[in-house]
Amino acid sequence: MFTRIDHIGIACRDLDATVGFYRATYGFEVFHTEVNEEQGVREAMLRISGTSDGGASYIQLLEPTREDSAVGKWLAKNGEGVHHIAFGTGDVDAASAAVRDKGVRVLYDEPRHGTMGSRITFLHPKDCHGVLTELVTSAGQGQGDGPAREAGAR
Ligand code: CMX
Ligand code: CO
Repeated sequence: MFTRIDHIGIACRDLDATVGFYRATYGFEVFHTEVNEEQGVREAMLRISGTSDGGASYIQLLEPTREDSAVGKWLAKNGEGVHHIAFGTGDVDAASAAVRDKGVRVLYDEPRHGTMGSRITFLHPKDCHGVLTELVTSAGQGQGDGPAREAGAR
């Protein structure tokens, strides 16, 4: 069902400072930045490696744009740290349906807009042993699109 870890989502208070840490400490460069108002986040994607399915793995750094967002609430309660994991799939609709059939709460009826034109949904952390879990189909990686291609990849 899943082909890779698409990203690890990390909640931070200061996106620029956190990007600076990842750059100075590990040499990671920012691959993409975006504000997603629906999710209430300003984010930076740091690309770790390409994978054989044509996708890649990322660190997703997330700064809340408002206190009542998912990340804002989580930060207030827990402080900075790992917020969620995201699995990559070629078909987020089918993966959501399959997981829902197993009794796991899928948070959205239909996948929503994610970073770099991807389509995303989330599984409730209480049904996943405490881990907020995101399912991602990258742009251009949907069913019938032929070989997987990562948006923005050269
Ligand atoms: N990981 C693990 N547990 C979490 C969690 C997380 N990230 N966020 C909340 N929880 C737990 C809380 O600790 C709480 O548990 P207790 O009742 O035992 O204290 C419970 O879930 C309810 O938490 P809450 O603070 O009351 O928050 P809500 O129920 O309002 O929201 C959730 C929780 C998962 C429904 C919400 O965070 C959500 O809709 N998340 C999906 C969207 C999202 O996270 N967007 C940001 C990332 C965007 C991106 O990746 O692109
Ligand atoms: Co994410």
